[in-house]
Amino acid sequence: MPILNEVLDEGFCMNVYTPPPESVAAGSPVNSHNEWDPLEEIIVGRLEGSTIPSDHPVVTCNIPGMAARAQALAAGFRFPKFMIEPAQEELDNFIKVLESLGVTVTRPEPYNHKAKFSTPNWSSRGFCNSCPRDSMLVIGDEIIETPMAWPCRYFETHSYRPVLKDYFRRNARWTSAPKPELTDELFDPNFTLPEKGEPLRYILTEFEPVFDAADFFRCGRDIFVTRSNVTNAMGIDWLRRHLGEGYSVHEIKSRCPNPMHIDTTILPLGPGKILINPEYINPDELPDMLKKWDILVAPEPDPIEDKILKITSMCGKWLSMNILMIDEKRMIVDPHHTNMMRQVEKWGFEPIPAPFLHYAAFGGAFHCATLDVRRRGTLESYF
Ligand code: ABU
Repeated sequence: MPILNEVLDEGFCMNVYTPPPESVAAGSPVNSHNEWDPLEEIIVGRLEGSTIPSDHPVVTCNIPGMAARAQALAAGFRFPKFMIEPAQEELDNFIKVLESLGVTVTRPEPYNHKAKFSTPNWSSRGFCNSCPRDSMLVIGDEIIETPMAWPCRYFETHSYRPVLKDYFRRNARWTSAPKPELTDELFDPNFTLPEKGEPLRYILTEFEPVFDAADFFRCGRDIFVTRSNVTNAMGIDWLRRHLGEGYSVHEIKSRCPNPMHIDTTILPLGPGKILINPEYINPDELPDMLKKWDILVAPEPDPIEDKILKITSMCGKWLSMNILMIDEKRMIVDPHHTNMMRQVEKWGFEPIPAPFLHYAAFGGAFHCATLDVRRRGTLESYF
């Protein structure tokens, strides 16, 4: 409780988790097999208590230049109001849009991410719970807490525990992957980002399994993943063996020099439809099964000229692709990205605009900021 009190002392409102009505009690409240079935319930992240990530090479190697310098200087401090307030406004509106579409929105607890914590080997402060997509992976009726590589995210799922316990009580399966040690052995001390034309390399060693859920996307019995600076081969293997024979996990080759999360590189928009980032994905190198799908090439992102947004963003320009499917036709898109809005219309989708550019300072856009826990549908094979 002292942690929550500290958050409250700083003027944040307390919003204790209230379970939704018992309408889904018969089955599991968690049921999501892909990225496009009709959306019924979603967890949306929070900004209260957000703290600038503690300094660590695995953090800085993934943050764009200006933001990385600011992060190194201000590590461990609260995000300033001028960043929180506009992002909070966007978040509140996004939640209203989801609710107006009939989606149940569930939230984590406010949490004091500034509190220092330690393991026997290291100590850190936290970060935030803006992006539930990273720390939890939903496969069917199971929620898996992921073994994340950023030390400042070590206890991030604790803010979701009231929600997770409620889902568990109502029949969901709840798993946590092995908690990583995150000692120096996991990180290559000589790592530098690859220059153009150099082969890809990653900061992670294979000391232990680590992965972020956002490096995976789901198409029923087939799960796709990119290796990254937060997901190593052992992490992919852990998930593959955990899921067992009912699923196949396929690796997708990305050309992104500092990969972290698949959802600005490649994302399915429906059965047979895959959106790709032309800078990072060579269609000839896709797994054969995906080559049979309609390959929708994302248009060039509309440039962001606002200096503050440019300096504070933790993300790359392809955040224009970080869309959330409401069903096979409707999707949430940032209206700034007019190229994307127009293009998806041409492909036959219905974009629903919601401004969200300020949220990039906290790690993402609509796909990152959410975790679709229930979509109306069953486990299928799409290949
Ligand atoms: N968390 C997704 C953001 C990835 C990117 O910066 O492209």
